[in-house]
Amino acid sequence: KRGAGKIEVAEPWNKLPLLAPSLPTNPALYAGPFPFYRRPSELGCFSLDAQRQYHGDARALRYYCPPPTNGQSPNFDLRDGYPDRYRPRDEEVQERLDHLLCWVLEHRGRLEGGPGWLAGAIVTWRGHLTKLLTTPYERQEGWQLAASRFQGTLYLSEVETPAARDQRLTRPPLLQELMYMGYKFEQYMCADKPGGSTDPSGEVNTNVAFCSVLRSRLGNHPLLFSGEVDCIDPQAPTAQPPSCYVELKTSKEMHSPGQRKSFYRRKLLKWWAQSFLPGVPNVVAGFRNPEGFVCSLKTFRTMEMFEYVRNDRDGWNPSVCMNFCAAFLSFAQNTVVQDDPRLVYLFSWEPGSPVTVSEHRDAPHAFLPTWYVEAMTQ
Ligand code: 0WD
Ligand code: CA
Repeated sequence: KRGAGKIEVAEPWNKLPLLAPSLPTNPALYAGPFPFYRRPSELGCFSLDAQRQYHGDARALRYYCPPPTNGQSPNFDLRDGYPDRYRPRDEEVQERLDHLLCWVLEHRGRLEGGPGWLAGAIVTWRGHLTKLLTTPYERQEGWQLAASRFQGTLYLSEVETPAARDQRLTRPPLLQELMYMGYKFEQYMCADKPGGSTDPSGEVNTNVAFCSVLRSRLGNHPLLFSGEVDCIDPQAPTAQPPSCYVELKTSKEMHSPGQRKSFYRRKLLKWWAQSFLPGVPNVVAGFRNPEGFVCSLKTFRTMEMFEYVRNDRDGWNPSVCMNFCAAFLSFAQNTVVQDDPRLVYLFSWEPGSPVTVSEHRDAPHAFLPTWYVEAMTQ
């Protein structure tokens, strides 16, 4: 055609606005082989006490103590002690990465992987990675992740979305009691000492936490992350963490095939993602009846959870979860180029949309504390 390709005074595409980069989340885009995921190894641990104070040791670790299996079923009243023996953590306090940064600061000089390993790593909470893994299948709750690069390392810290904040502040009393019941179950299943006994007469204080710090790698992304661990099984076949750790969960008793299907599709996905990341091999579920009593227990092996949905067209696929997470980490690595602890890229996602990104400086989004930046700069 005459004139085709001829350069005009202004080509129309010069007038198009630059499209901001974004990352799609559709599961179909992330099918394919399971990516490389290094067997997670524990680098260390820390504890938070009843006052939420940090200690660089395992003092808050509890010991798996299931009820005797002498033919009787358990009968745990999960509502016992609510609300009089409940000390909930103050959720107004935004802790961000602080406790994990405390651990990193204390151990930066003697991290395995050689000098410079940390500079190439991503540092975050396990719970943030769990949200990334489940994103391709999530239809309800969005998220925001703040990212900063400092001395090479990429730090990722979740920001509570306005919707999540609204939900937290208007949480119905029944949901608050349900949260308590999850912690109460831990008390029925854990002892303070190996071989000790449980003490359901005590308080439930959710300030107390034991956190494992792990090293792994997803594709070419070295990872340093920490996750709260419920207990250690002193009788586990492998005494080495994280293989000896046990995750405890509660869930509604199921009575119909529809209820089971929905449990496998939604809950098992979250349980799998959370425990697969740190290499926790077993999740022990307590099933509660409508009166709030756990009358049956079932152990789910993390590596076998996918089998429940393998032949389900509407099930989840671990490869999709891990490939999406790897794609997000690459997206973040390529976006956060400048090394500056005061510069923050905010990645935002709502179900049905791609992940978008915005740029911010200093408060309120900057999350690497001055005490950390200054100590690391020494
Ligand atoms: O401030 C925040 N927005 C958050 C703080 C969100 C998520 C976690 N945290 C804190 C946790 O308290 C813990 O100290 O970060 C640390 C490690 O968290 P994680 O292991 O990365 O988090 P996740 O995998 O989401 O949760 C593990 C456990 C939960 O067990 P269940 O079985 O419910 O998944 O950590 C507990 C809870 O027992 N947990 C919390 N405890 C107090 N406050 C919170 C929270 N906001 N979130 C999870
Ligand atoms: Ca738990």
